[in-house]
Amino acid sequence: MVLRKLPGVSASGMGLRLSQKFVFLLFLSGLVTLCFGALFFLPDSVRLKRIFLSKNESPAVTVGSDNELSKKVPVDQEHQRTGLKGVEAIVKPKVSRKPSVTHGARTVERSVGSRAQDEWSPARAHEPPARDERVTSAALNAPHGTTFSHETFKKCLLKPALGKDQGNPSDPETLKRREKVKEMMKFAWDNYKSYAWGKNELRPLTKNGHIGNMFGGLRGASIVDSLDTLYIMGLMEEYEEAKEWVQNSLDLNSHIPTELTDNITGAGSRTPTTTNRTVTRRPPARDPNGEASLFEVNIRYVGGLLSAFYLTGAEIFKQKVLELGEKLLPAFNTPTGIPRGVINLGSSGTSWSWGWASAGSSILAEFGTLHLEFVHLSQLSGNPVFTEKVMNIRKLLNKMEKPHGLYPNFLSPVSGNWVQHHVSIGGLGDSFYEYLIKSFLMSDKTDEEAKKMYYSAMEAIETNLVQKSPGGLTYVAEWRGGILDHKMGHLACFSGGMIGIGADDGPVGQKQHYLDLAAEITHTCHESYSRSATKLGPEAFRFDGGAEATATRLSDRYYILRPEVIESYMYMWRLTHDPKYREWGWEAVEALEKHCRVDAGFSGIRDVYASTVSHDNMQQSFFLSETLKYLYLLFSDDDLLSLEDWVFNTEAHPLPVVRKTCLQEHSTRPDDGQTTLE
Ligand code: DMJ
Repeated sequence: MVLRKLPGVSASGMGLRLSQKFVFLLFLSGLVTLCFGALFFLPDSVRLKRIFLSKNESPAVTVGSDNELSKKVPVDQEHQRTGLKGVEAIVKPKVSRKPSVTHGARTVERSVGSRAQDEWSPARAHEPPARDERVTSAALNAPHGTTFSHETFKKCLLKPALGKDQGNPSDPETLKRREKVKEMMKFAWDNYKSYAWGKNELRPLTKNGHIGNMFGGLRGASIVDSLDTLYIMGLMEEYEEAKEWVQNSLDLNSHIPTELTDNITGAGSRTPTTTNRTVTRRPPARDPNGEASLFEVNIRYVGGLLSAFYLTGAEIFKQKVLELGEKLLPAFNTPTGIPRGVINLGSSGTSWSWGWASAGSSILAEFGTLHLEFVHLSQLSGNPVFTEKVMNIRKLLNKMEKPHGLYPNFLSPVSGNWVQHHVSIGGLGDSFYEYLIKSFLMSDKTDEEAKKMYYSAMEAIETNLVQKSPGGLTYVAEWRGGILDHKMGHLACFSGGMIGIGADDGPVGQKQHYLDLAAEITHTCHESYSRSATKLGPEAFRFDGGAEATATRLSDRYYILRPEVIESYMYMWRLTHDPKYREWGWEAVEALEKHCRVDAGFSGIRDVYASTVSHDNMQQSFFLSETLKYLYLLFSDDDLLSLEDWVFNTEAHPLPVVRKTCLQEHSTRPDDGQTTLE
């Protein structure tokens, strides 16, 4: 060794002993390593990396999914995909993101945990990286399979979409009621236009707009949610304004300025009912495209644009929806293909689980409420990738073990296991069941797997959850690891309609049974309205401690213009023509007019049991998309959006039944001389 003690040489040239020299050298080399390493953590480290790395040796970057974390993407390739310039554009921000989610009228800022990266561990490094299945713009314009023709599609409808006479009811009293609902829509729209144009929702008391953070950088939720309602109501001037906004201002690559995201709320509908969460302010640095709820963007924007396209044939809606659909695809890049709840709509495509969802899990009602829209995205683009994504979810759920045949609400997108045994047909679970039966109906009754899963789930629900109260009211309780919680949420009231539309195709001899069950649940939900001072229903009502369809907790007493009870009235009217459903719908109109209409729009209320109401200052976009649409349909003839041709997504956007054979026949004979039915 160089420092070996040589004869005639002192212990050290500098008067140091060997051991001291060793410690000194160790310290020196540590210092050099530290300094060198630190250079890479400086903000401008990218430039240094450029100096130290040769041109051909592009730095590996990670792209937004845990599968893809193991994938090294050369910079140039990434540039091509993102359209961004420079390496900086693809370096992921190291900030913890904490979007806020509103449960009803209350804002809860929740920490978004379980980032994809956090869940990655060397133990999973053997998993194959996900194929990058983003649909390129070229692919969207050059569909693999079919070319969708709106003309052909219209020929496949059994009835004109808007009915013989726009669904005009012959009875003058019903017509008057329908006109009233149309006036409500115009009032809600005009005020949104005056005070909140381009924002997501209207704040009718303060007369301004609300942005929220459920939709990332997307804006105009009320506009996109209203397109089809305006169109079917014949509010054509308003529809044209809305269409023009979509054409010129619906920006799918928009930027959220940081200042706009402070103190903003969202109108989430799937969130748990507890509110005592840590409020965390956003970090100052933000990814420009923000985080969006995959579920909410899908049901409102994708659903709204799809319906608008199918109803009107206007290409702009198709173009926008396919572009948006592409942006949602990275959410599926998880080890199981089960998407996470929060997605970055920007270039990274990173996704996260909701911070409040246990152990980084995904929510049944969120990943289970994509099927209808994604099948139509494939239908329009000719690209099967969208259908493949949702079929994968379906297959996984189908083969899993289910406790008592029930589907728990939380599932890990990493392990594919249930995380908690909480089962509910209300919030967190609801529209998963709805999409099973509607997938079957939308497939022209060919999707046998969806059918089987729906009726087995119904059987398990009836065996384990359906209860009769001492006062004779039928309700669907919630289930927590085998223990019943005798509560029904307002959200669960959609199930009257769902069970009704599923009555025809169940096991032999069960039709009347399902119709009765649907009617009983709808009756119970009506009771929750009629037992309140305002004749509007609370967010949740209970059947314990002497309660019968009433809220026992202060925190459950609010009403945020939700549609589910009216939705069930509409379906039950169509299925039975029992006049009571129209009467109940009219009671709701009167209550909305009396308690929710304010000078500048409609507002939710904080306590349905208080005779003097306090407003929550929010006109939810689903009020225009669902509540008013279902009321309008309730007072229309059945041929306006006939149930033979259309299924409604969970935000009440009508999507057509896919009649494959008809579409194929027509596409081989484009000029077959058939008359257009619309
Ligand atoms: C809507 O966004 C949809 O109906 C969703 O399925 C549940 N919640 C709201 C309305 O309450």
